[in-house]
Amino acid sequence: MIYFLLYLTYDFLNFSKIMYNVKFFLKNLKNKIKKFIVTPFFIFFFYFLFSFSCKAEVYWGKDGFNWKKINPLPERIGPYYATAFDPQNKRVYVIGGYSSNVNHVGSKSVYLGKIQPDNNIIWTKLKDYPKNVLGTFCFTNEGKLYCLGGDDGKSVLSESYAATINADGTIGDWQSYTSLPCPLHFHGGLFYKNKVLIFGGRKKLYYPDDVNDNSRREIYRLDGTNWTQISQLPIAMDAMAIAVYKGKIYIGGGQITQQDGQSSRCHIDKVYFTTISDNGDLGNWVETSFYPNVINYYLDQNCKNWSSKGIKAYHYMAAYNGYLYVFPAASFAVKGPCKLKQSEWLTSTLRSFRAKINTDGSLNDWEIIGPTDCIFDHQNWELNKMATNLYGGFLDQSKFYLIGGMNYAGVTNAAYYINLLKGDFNDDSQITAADIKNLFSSYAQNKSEFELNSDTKINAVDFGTIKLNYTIQ
Ligand SMILES: [Ca+2]
Ligand SMILES: [Ca+2]
Repeated sequence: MIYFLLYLTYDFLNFSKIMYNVKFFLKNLKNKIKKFIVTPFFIFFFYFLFSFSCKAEVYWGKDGFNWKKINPLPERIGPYYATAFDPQNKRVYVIGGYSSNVNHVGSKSVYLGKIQPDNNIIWTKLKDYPKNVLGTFCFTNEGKLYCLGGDDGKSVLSESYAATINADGTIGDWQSYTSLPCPLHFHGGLFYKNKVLIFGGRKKLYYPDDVNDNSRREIYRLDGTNWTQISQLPIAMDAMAIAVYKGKIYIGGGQITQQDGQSSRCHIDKVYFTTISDNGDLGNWVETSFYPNVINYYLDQNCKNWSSKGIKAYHYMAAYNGYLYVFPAASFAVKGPCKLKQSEWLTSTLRSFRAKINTDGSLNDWEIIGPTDCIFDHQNWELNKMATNLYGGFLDQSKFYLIGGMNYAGVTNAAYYINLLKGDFNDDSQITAADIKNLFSSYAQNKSEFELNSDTKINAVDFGTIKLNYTIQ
């Protein structure tokens, strides 16, 4: 595109020159062209180029993991929304969430996002959900969109609803669907091989200190139109993250609002896994790892020192290509061990981390990935910037999308994705010769965003990293 514009510019000037030679009376026009035509043309030209670079907002991580901005949601949606991703049709539904960070009001809004070949999303507003809703679990199956439980800001719901999905991805009217076995919000949910499973969750709207029957341990499966309790979690919990990989379920983080029959408050940093069979039966839970503390003190003098503990509850987990990934958390972290009236503090981070999944399902050491928080801090927390306080997201092949959320300026409608396939420079979810070509041209220009081994230089090691990690197709 740039070369085309340069060519046009060259052509334009050439044409002007010819006109100058042929028509004598235009002798003095050269200066006029410079002043009144050429200069404004160049101003327009550079403005045009600049506007292109503005659209491509990217937060580069020097390790090769980058967040890229896409079309924002038409409305600001805060944490505690639900996403339902339909990979066959490349559609995502975003349901509910905070519509304001002032009064913590739930939203009825439902959006359809159509994922485009260039990884952008086109958003359409759909029919409102029957209630304001936060902390629900939604999924799509065979032409229907389902949402189970949640809360409406006043009470916790067992009510569930389903809507038929039309050929164009829009939905029909919401109809009542099988209620949950009890009111639940911030429960874990899983739709796996046509089975629906619900994990834990919280029964009460908040977690007052005199409540001792709040976080849940039960795991239910929907068999026909009945919920069957099939197993239980290692401990009662809510606001945890769930991911599935190669026949194993991972549960990470979460919150405890009761322990040993007593009211308490703490966040969990453990990761457990178990097997899941094709008919939705679970094995025994194995404790495998615990989340690292994510504390960022970035000491570059251009960047504020900024600490963040982050990622314990209200976060998102996804498994891809042999790794378990953990993405930013929402809301508050609880400091210290589980106890009554444990204090909370606001936490907010963009740090993400991953651990390699061993063949027996256990996890290797955690590695922090992506750009540092301070890069975002430099944005002065504008509302149209990426949130550091999120709840959900979804994984489309190697691309993980984060939608809306909150940063310190408030609730945002900004949306971003990160490509987990490091070295896939054109984001087509494949490492091919096209990526080597990109790396080679980056090598010639020494663009540090394409370096793969965190040494801040594009060098032979990066070519070696691609060769070592991936088979070139
Ligand atoms: Ca590629
Ligand atoms: Ca390098």
